[in-house]
Amino acid sequence: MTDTIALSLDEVRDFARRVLVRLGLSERQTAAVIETIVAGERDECGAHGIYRLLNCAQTISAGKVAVDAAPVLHDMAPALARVDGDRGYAQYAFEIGKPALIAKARACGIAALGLNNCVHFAALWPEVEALAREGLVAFAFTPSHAWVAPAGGTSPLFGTNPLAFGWPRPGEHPFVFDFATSAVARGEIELHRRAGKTIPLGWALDPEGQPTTDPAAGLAGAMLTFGGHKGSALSAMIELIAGPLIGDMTSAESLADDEGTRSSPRGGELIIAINPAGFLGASAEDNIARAEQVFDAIVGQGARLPSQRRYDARARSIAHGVKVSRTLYEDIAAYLD
Ligand code: NDP
Ligand code: PYC
Repeated sequence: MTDTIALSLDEVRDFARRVLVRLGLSERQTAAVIETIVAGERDECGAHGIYRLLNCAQTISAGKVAVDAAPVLHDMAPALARVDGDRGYAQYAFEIGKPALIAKARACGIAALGLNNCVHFAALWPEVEALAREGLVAFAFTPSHAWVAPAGGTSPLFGTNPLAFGWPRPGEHPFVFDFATSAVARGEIELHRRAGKTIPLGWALDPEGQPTTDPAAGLAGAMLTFGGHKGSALSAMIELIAGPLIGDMTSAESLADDEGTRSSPRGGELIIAINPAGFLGASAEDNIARAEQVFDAIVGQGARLPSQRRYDARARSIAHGVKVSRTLYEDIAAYLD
């Protein structure tokens, strides 16, 4: 018996749907959530694929996500909207707010959508990629739980606070990057712990504030930012613009709200969309075409574009399906018993 199981993407979708519905999540919310889980497996982003069903089970059983959430869209101003996620998953709130964000960005040239009162377990690239496929330039930011020490400190204060960017490309997949402002996403350290692997120095400090290669010690201590003070400043910015600026929680407040249940973070997300035609009018197409020179120059010297790995993985997964860890699959399947 191999230590992996081969699944088609439809089988991943069906598995995720059955687990979430069995856990009590509404059909409507499940439909939004499973697409990001399928996208995570499809694009070989293991920390945000079916692995996240374990977080969902933990969060739902702790009562920290509203299984029957009914998000409400609020039209704030010509270029501003917010969605009260009703303590449901952020993917569902984004689905409710996305059409308004796109329409406002097209009408005003730039628009922002605040998602409030949402539970977050996912990667942000599905959101910015979807907006870039609509011809918009997109940014997304969210805090998480206070797991990360500021540069120069040793105590958790920031979340793993990802930022994502999407840029539309004529005839190509959008240019997208999406990364945590911590050295790695927390899910990556959790996967190392599950696999019994050490972590590289530079990812985390142990509870005594010392550098560690032990994933359990790193999870119990403090994660580190990427790029020292630079990642630390970006992380602080995300605390501010996707927390107090939109009337939502900081990562420290989210962790306090968690009450030790080890549920997924709860709070806000800020999404900004820019319509190139807003600045450029009739010359938008020419300028977007000219931007291709930047991408050509990157790959021309043998470097790769962010998301190129994901798009390559996507093509493979669509053609051949995916392989998931057997023990992970069995741990999740136990929720179906
Ligand atoms: P990684 O460090 O693995 O990579 C992030 C980005 O960098 C991707 O766009 C990736 O593209 C790109 N990249 C990686 N290597 C290269 C390279 N050699 N050349 C060019 N580009 C490269 O991500 P993280 O561990 O920081 O984060 C993983 C995910 O976790 C993110 O999607 C993030 O949204 C999510 N997350 C979510 C949180 C939440 O609160 N919701 C909190 C923290 C993280 P590619 O994919 O093609 O490799
Ligand atoms: O992996 O750091 C993480 C994370 C937090 C919330 C979603 N992913």
